Amino acid sequence: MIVTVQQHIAQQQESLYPGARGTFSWLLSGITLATKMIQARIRRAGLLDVAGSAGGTNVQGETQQKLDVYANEALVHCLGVRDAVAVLVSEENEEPVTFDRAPETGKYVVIFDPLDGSSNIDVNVSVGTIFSIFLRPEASGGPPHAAALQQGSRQVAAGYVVYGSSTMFVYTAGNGVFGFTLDPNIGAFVLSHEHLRMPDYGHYYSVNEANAGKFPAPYPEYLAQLRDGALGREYSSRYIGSLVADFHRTLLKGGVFLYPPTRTHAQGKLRLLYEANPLAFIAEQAGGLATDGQTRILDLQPTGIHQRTPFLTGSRQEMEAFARLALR
Ligand code: AHM
Ligand code: MG
Repeated sequence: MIVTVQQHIAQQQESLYPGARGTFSWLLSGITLATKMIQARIRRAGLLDVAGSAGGTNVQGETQQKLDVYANEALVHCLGVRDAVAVLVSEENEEPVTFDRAPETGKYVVIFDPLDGSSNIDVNVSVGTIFSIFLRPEASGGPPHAAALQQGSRQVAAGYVVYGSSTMFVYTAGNGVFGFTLDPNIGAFVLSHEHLRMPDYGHYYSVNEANAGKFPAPYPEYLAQLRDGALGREYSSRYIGSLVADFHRTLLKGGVFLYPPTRTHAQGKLRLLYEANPLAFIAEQAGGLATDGQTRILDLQPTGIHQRTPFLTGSRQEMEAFARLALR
């Protein structure tokens, strides 16, 4: 018996919110549809590039677009036609995109990174899409920024799609983490990973070590501990440079991913609203942890839609070892 993501979300909604009218599953179907469109494009990336070099149009005569622009447009379109969506925030758009919806229908704010790690596209390495969903605050006739600047702990759902050796959709609606693998023969995301749990510890750490000379305390000492076996086990390093793919491995295998602040970038590189928040929600739902080095990511109060944050996430044991160093 296969369970598709649509069936699963509908069942979850019925058991969590009996009598709910399917608005939320309709909203999520906008994301799954857009990500299927994106993955179809990604799978042909090399072919489209060839066509693009011959005059900027592909074989169908469509204007060639960079994949990250295409991914953004697919999400804005697929979500924008659903009247549950009031505000969209995207890495690709300077300002929020708003829709004139009655407050009783336009209940949701959706925040996303349409194509994370897109510099990896050219070399055929995994990339991803990340999303985060909030309810629009009650009194929100106000500016759309305010609706988007909510603490991560208020997310009603979050997830990502990793376009890897297979395409996987992973999400949480606050009741555990579920993974679905796209079956290309039927075009549906099929439940493949039920109640994902992050192992209590792992054997990988994941960081851009080229920046190590610029990390503040206690990061160098922490990395030395991991390398020296001070946590009681051997570590190997893995760093893809696509956050979704690095996170996905950390979720399944355990260990730790970190993008610390550097001397030149005090807030690191990653973005709070559409990278750290959704992945932190998933990490916690799977039994892991996520902080900015001091504070739980989900407790941070955002002040700007594109703000950056240092980001550490992973298994409980590795995260607690870091916290012990940070507390000294
Ligand atoms: P992007 O949003 O421009 O793709 O940048 C985010 C990406 C993440 O996927 C990844 O974790 C990080 O940048 C890698 O950065 P670096 O090359 O500095 O290690
Ligand atoms: Mg990104």
